[in-house]
Amino acid sequence: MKITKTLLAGLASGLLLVGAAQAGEQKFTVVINAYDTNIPELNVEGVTVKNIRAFNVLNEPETLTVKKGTDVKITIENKSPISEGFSIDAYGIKEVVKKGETKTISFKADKAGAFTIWCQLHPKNIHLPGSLNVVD
Ligand SMILES: [Cu+2]
Repeated sequence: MKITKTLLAGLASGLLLVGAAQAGEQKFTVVINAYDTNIPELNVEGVTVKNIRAFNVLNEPETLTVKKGTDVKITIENKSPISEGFSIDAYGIKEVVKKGETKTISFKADKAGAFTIWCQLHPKNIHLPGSLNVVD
């Protein structure tokens, strides 16, 4: 009798857990890409600038928005020719994704706010930061 009750209670809580996880889960895929741009000549308001080179790394998409309490799963694909970082300080996330590699991270978005997603390996004017927005 006691065993049956424990089993039933276990089953019930198991079902509740599964239900909760499905309801509050959100998945994202973030692709990290490098862009090497060469502009041979550019005229801005009468001033000619030559041989402009811009090298930028972008997280696409750069902004991720979730509701507070969501179980977040982010798959990070690094298509840049070098290793890239993926950090969200408030959530203790600090990953290095090697060139050509894909990594998946999971966490519960239990703090509301706008948090910077940034690369700890490169300056922010080269690898442009993004944002994790956790809304109440
Ligand atoms: Cu980077």
